[in-house]
Amino acid sequence: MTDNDTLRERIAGELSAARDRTTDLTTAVDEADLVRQHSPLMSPLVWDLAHVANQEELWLLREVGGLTPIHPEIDPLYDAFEHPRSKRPTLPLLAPGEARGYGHEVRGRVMDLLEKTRFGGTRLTDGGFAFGMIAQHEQQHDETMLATHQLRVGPPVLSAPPPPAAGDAVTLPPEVFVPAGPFTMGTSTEPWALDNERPAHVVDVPPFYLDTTPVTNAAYATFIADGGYDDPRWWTADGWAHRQRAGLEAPLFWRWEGEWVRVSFGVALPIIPNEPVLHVSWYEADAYARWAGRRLPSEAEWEKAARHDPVSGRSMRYPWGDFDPTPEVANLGQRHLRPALAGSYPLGAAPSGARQLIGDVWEWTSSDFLPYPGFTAWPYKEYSEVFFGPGYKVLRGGAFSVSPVACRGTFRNWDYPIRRQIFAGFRTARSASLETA
Ligand code: AVJ
Ligand code: FE
Repeated sequence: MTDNDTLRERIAGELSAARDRTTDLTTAVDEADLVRQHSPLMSPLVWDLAHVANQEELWLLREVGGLTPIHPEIDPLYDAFEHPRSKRPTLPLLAPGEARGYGHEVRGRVMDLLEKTRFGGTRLTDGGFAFGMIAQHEQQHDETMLATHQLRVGPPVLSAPPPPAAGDAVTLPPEVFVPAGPFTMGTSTEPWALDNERPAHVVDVPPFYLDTTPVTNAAYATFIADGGYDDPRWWTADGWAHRQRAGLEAPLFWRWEGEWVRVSFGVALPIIPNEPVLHVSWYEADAYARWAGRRLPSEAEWEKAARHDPVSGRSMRYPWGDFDPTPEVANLGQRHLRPALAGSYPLGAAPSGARQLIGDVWEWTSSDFLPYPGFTAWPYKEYSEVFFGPGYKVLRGGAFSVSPVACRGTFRNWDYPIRRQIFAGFRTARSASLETA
């Protein structure tokens, strides 16, 4: 097989994995549920369904293939910048059957195009980038649809086996040390890395300590029991104002029934003490860290702990090395519907000793979403550039809800500091040098 054939097979596999997941998420509920808005924070599922097909048509059929538009009149309906999520249910959207038919038609033509494509003739086809971007895009919307499922009220419709029960956080040192020194952040070589992950650049990081695992439900419950939500000392001014206005008292989906109960995809059960906490906003994560006498890690600290190999001095693709994620090293890809216990996945540990940096829960960092030095928007400004600035905080590492194709040691996610419906948790850090303490 030629390299081109290998790449073609990889692309075909990733596109069909994404479509299988989309199909599962959109056939688990009936048609009324597909068009309903489960939360003003989210689109109706049927919007995501047609939006992924529309983006696939735009980037693969029109841009790569040079084909004429199939349904140009629907483009504005599925342009995420034309209509906010809260307004999408009022649009004349394609009905579920039409949306499925459109997706099927686009995908059929994409498979024909893939057969004919010679990779590397243009920047969009170099390394199969545009195809990889579209597989990632569909998987990102699958994660968004999974968040819609979590917000949906009604009997459970999704199920999955629990993650392997190997959490040994209690026997691990609570924090790991990352010595001072430069490391390479971001990438200029990963073929499917998105524009905001580029280019690779050297960052000098002062020494710091990082939690070995994400913060657990038990630890977070102690913060609540200690009055953490009632003490403005732990919160930033914006965070405290938001906590007051929104009436925050616990993570989203938690409720007090003499003990803390968490509703997970329609199933209410007591919280699992040693499971990483989920569905907290940046403000809550930041307040917890201050209460604990610590702080959130910066994005550079997170990435150094996850990728820097002190032996070779090189940055690896993942904490465990350069090979793609497997079920033995990380909880990714919606194989499970919850994070694994803190201390799981010893085979996925970073050289620093930190565990579960990839998978389980997205991890809030202290950093604003900003371009790296030398950034250029590619292939469109609306993927990253329009979001740069102090309004968004960066999350790293992916969660159980994230497909491996949309997760790397360099991958950057971002959201508003108030957001909690995403699959976000966090871990804390502290400086080791007095100058930066
Ligand atoms: C990277 C998750 C913030 O969902 O808004 C989907 C990904 N971009 N369609 C988002 C994305 C365009 C994006 N996040
Ligand atoms: Fe999108």
